[in-house]
Amino acid sequence: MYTQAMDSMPTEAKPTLRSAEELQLQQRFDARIDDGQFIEAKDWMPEHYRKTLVRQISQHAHSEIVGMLPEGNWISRAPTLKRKAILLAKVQDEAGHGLYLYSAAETLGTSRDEMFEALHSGRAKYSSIFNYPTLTWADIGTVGWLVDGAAIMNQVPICRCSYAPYARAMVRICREESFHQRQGFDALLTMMRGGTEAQKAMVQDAVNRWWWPSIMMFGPPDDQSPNSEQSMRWGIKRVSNDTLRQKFIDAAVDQAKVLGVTLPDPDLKWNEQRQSHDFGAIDWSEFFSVVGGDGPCNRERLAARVKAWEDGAWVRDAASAHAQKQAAKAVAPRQAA
Ligand code: BYC
Repeated sequence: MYTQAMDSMPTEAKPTLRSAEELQLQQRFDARIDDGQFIEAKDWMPEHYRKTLVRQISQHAHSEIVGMLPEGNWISRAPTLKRKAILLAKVQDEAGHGLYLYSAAETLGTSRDEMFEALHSGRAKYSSIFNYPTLTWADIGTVGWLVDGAAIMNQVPICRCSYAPYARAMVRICREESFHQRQGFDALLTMMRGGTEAQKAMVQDAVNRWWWPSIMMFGPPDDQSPNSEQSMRWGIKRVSNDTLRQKFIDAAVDQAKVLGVTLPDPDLKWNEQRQSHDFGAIDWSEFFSVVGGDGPCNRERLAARVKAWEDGAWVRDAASAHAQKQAAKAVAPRQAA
């Protein structure tokens, strides 16, 4: 129900015989990609490259704004004024990330209205992780530590994405994500070092629930990832799903030791030969079920976004009426002259 494939975007032109000029443009594009150069919005690009970018960037933008929901849920219940101010700033940052990313996608010729329509109709994807509930305050710290930690691991390589407007947006986003990860880790450390036994148990419970969904965030295994090969060839994706997942797991094991929590995987152990951690089997049926619309909170998240859009209609109407008035005023004196 909530799946989005390529059909959520304008349909690609049917393959036709290509002109000599087009072949030359294609060769020039390929050479620039091979040379590691950036592609700008006004440059010629193959339709499939454009569609792949719109797919990924719009999904990414949707993830940022849907990602505000599980955390926004705790702003009024944060335990202290300091934690509330930090959480407010973080949730506002996510809105900003969504805006940078919608703008980057718009440079490819897809309107924001089209992207919102795809989200609100349930055709668009957004990150699986935001379909899980935030049940306790420890979930908020755990989202910061694990979810933002996974996001940084995935997003730093996108700062070198071949499409320059996306790469530029990602540089700003990654700076903020690192504050997000640290605030989550700090909130958990406070509970683990100075908290009561009940608070420590609450942290462990949150880590138990978020660990597996966090490592699923990187996407399906490389051999089941239909988009990876082409995206890597185009320099949209720089590092594979499995490589990033492994790097994240290796980093998280050490961080878990500092926190004093256990990661809920009995098969997690250091492999001297690989100089990495082995880990247990991931339940991919859960991932595909969540991505397909049947996660614990899919319906709730989508309903909240649709309601926010409908409730905001009067603001959009007022803003466009104001813009029309301003435009009319700007024209009127010229006509009078
Ligand atoms: N959830 O061929 P694959 C954040 C889909 S924001 C849902 O490997 P690709 C944060 C995938 O779209 C986090 N769907 O695809 C925000 C594809 O379906 P379609 C979001 C997923 O694109 C607020 C199919 O599975 N980050 O962290 O090469 C607060 C096959 O996959 C997921 C981004 O969006 C998933 N987890 O690689 C706190 C980063 N994984 O489209 C934190 C940008 C895969 O063919 N995106 N799918 O129907 C990417 O880096 C890549 O798109 C992905 C997937 C690695 C996610």
